[in-house]
Amino acid sequence: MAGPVPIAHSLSDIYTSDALPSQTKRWNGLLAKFESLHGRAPEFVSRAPGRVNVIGEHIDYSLYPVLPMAITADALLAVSTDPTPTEAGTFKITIANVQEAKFPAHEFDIPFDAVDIDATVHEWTNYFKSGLRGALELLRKKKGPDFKPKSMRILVDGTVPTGGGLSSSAAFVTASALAVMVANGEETVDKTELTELAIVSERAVGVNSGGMDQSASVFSERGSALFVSFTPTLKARPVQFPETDPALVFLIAQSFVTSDKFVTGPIHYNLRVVECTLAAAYLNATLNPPGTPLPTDAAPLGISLHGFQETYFALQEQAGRAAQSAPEQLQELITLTSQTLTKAEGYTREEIATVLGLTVDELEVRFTSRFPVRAERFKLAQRAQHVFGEALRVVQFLALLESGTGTGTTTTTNPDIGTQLGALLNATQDSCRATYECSCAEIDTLCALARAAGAYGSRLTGAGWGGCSVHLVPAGRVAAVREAWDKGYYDGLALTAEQREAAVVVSRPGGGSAVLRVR
Ligand code: NG1
Ligand code: MG
Repeated sequence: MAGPVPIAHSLSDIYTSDALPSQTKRWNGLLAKFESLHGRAPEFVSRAPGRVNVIGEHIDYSLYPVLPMAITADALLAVSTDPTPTEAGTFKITIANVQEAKFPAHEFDIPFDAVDIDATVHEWTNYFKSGLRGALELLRKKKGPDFKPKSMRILVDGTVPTGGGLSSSAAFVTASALAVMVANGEETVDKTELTELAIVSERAVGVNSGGMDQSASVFSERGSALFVSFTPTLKARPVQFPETDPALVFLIAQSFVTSDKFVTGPIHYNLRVVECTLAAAYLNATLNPPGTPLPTDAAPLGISLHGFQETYFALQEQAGRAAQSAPEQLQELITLTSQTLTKAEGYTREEIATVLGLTVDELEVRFTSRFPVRAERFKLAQRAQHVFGEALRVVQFLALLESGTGTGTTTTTNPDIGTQLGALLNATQDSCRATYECSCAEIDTLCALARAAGAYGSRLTGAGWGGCSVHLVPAGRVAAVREAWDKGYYDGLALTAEQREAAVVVSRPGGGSAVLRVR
């Protein structure tokens, strides 16, 4: 729901009861360490969680709705502020991490109006700086050009595994932006403002990201998944899972294959963003009247497959055709794509430029220069097919969740709902593996093992190419699925006891970002 980021008064406002004992210990540790570093308690702690995506993979940057939920694991920033010397043209950021060996401490003197981020080096504090830069831009808009940021002392504690598909980056960027807002006197921070700012901020770290993770991190409510739509404006609403017998359980299983967008972006994530954008432009040039512009929207490169869908059907209706429902439109786009984008081997820059009426140089300036990509051919057909198909599955998944549930109730009259939801998750995994090519052998194995042991549905979650998988399992099969993973996957990896412990978690939908005042 829209409104301000909540101010929590105790940890029970933030965490589910099962998480409270371990979280209390962790927070006490964070506060104690802050005091021992700075000789005083922090003023507040900002918190933003990671997320697991239930369904709607790789479609947020094409501006299609998605259904993630927040997890308990989160990023915490304990903060105290120092006045900025009036003479200085800079303010100071002192930032450390409880995992000091992995994430070494830094001190930065930063000019008031220029947060410098070197996206070519992989440095953990870049994520903080990207949140800082975004927040300062917003603060300057609110407070005027003379605004002087406060100096901040920060201690970070993050429990979302990095490179694991659970969105550690968005949690950290979002908690950072929130911390900067609060440190500079914003008593209440608007959720929509924070989300939009975190989305744009994260792009400064070199990833052309969509907006799902930041939305989930800010808007989630305990006990519910979150339906996030990006057009005409960003909106998020909680969606409950129905109570069934056997109960529906979500398991998250790590593959321990680390996929780092910073390293593989040019051939994986950022390339997919470019391919989807090019597919939108290509379909527009081919299927709409010559010269039809696509609307400029909030997608990373300014136009999207969703924008193409809207334009295409609006023009059809103007020409006298009856309005189609969203599922009908998506079905039609799947057919149109297979008729229009016929080259399975992909399209070269020259081929695409010709259809768009551009030179190759112009094409590169417009589409492939902001974030580097490495490809000879762009697989427009496969990428568009996945996006339209996945957008359709989200609509179907939501309809199943909401069918037979009246407002305020979470019972369902559909005895097969688990199987039906699971079939959609499995179809997503098939599409991610074969059409979008964002899975990997290890994730495929985890999914196959889980399904054979009784999971309703299994798929990768997050960007893929490693990271985590999510599984919808009837309560009675949870033990069998875990055992199948141990025997068929984890026993074969040389995992530490700690990794083994964290490999599989039962995911309960957690709450979103919050601020806890300490003094
Ligand atoms: P991960 O890699 O889990 O952070 C990424 C994107 C999402 C979305 C998913 C794929 C970022 C910050 N997040 O998630 O926006 O596109 O991949 O559905 O890049
Ligand atoms: Mg991420």
